Amino acid sequence: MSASVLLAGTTSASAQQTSNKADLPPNLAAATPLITNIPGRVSAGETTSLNGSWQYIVDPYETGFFDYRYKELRADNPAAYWHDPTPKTKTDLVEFGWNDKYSLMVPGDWNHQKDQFVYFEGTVWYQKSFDFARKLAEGSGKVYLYFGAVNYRADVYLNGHKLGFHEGGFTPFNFEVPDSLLKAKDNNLVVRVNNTRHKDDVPTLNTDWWNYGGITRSVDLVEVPASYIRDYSLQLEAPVTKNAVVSGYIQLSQLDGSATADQKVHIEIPELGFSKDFTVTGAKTPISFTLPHLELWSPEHPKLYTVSISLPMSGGKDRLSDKIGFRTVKAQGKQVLLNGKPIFMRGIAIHEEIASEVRRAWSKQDALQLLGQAKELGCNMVRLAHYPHDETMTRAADSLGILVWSEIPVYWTIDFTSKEVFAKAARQLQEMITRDHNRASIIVWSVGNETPVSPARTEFMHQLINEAHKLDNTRMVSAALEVNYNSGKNVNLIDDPLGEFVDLVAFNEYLGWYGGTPDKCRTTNWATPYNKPLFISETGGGAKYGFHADSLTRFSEEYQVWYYKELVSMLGRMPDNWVGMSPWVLADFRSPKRNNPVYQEGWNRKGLFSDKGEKKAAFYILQGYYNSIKNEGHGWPAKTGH
Ligand code: GCB
Repeated sequence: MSASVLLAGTTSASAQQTSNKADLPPNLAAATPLITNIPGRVSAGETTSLNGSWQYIVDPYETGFFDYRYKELRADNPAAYWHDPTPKTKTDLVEFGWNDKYSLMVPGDWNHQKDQFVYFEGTVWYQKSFDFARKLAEGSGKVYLYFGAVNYRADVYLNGHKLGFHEGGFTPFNFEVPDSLLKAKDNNLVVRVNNTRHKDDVPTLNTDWWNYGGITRSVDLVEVPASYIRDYSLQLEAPVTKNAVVSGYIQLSQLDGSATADQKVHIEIPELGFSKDFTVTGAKTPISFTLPHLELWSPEHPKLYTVSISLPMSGGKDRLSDKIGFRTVKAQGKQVLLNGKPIFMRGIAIHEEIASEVRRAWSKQDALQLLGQAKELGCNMVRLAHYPHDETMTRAADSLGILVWSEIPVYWTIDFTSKEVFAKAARQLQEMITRDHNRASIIVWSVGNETPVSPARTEFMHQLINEAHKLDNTRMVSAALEVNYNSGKNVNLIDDPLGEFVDLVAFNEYLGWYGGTPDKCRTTNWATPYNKPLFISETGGGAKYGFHADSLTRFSEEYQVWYYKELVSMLGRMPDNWVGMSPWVLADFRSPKRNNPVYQEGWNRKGLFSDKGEKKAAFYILQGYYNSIKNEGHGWPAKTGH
């Protein structure tokens, strides 16, 4: 099966189950193709936020969905939770309803909001009533309901009708809202959210992070003219000369690629005095233009330009603005070139979590906190593990000048033999890339982490790499691989067959934490048969903040310091294609797999910051190393040779 069949989102076993889509057109069975740059539509007045307080019903038995014989409720059955529960007469029996007593904030995971939700995995129904004043006359505009992310499955109903469903906990989706459904007053929006883990989902049953559930990111209504700019791509072409060439495409609302009457799209970059019309003849039209005197985006100079794009002939006039940095990136030989020059990545891996409040991060303030900590460590790069983070994060990285590795949750042992699982992964990849392909900060799309080598897995991952290249040929594609530890005396090889297909060979290693003590680093060397840049996507050891002992004592800060000291001296002997690393991990994070009752208590302790935000002693070792690279090394680590 080709991935594109599923990317269209019209078929899946679970879609077939939901018979309650009544009188809606069939293309609304699943999410409709993504509209991009929601933040850039705010200034155009196209968005209405539905964030805030929503009401909820916890439904572990799925009573809102199944009858007492466990048959799906018919779409028109008033007992289904997507209907208005208000009794018509005082005699009516109604066994559900919405009440302020039962409220949750959106965005936000449910786990941290009420004690009863801490360990909850299952179904929670969310409800929001809202009024909607159209800006455009009925029939001359379109309204979409946009979700930043819902973990894991969302079934969405408006005024008793199903708009569709979406699977995948970390990527955005939207539905077109038919004109006939939307009322000026008292719209009844209901979302059935389910975060049950399944073997055949992406991720699968087993991960080393907390399965936060809920409507974890923003919800917006987006009102656009009938013809509008759905997506666009503006990428700087290499080599960069005095007259920089920017190319990409404009994609209008027509989805089938059919040619429409010519339309003019206007692009303006006021700071550069650039202003030009482009004739757009089909749904997706390639464009290209030159920009003289362009200041390139880089970590040292994160220059962003305000770009405004408008479709003046579209009746309502569609107009959006974006802040875009222009830079080139590519793997060439043994190096990664940013704007044509080799770069060394001083990274750190980050989970999307505010540990001190035991919750998912989502806001701009959250992003600035996490990326601010990375900056303090001396980083110019972050690995956003192990799933796409909120758009606030990649936008903040753009403005702070932090390079980003962005990943889909193809993690450990997902079912590599299943076409359905492949389709789920490919869909998340497509949603991640579609949302963020204009972010200068993003230099790597990662298709997974520590997947066990087998022919089925390598074929699966290879296909994902191909998909990523097809969707975006302007960035590197990679995956965090494992090490072949038995490959030779004192040499560990990164010879995973997937290395042949990635642009950047990345590997996770825990020498001195899993198996043996950090002094093993003294005799270990690293090598890869691939003539490509080599990146350490994880390395690290755990410590409980404030626990002091001798350095041989596990979970002491002294052990973690020892680990980082040995690591740093080993790094002097890395091969000459070594281009950077993102140690594991910025901050302690919640994980149900970490059950040492004294030192872990449900936390993975490999953070350089504690769960309360305190710096552990090892923070200063890595900070010192990164500072020495920045200062004495002028961007490059010192080599001590083998
Ligand atoms: C890994 C995984 C990461 C874990 C980490 C650990 O290799 O990629 O998700 O959390 O190790 O702490 O063991």
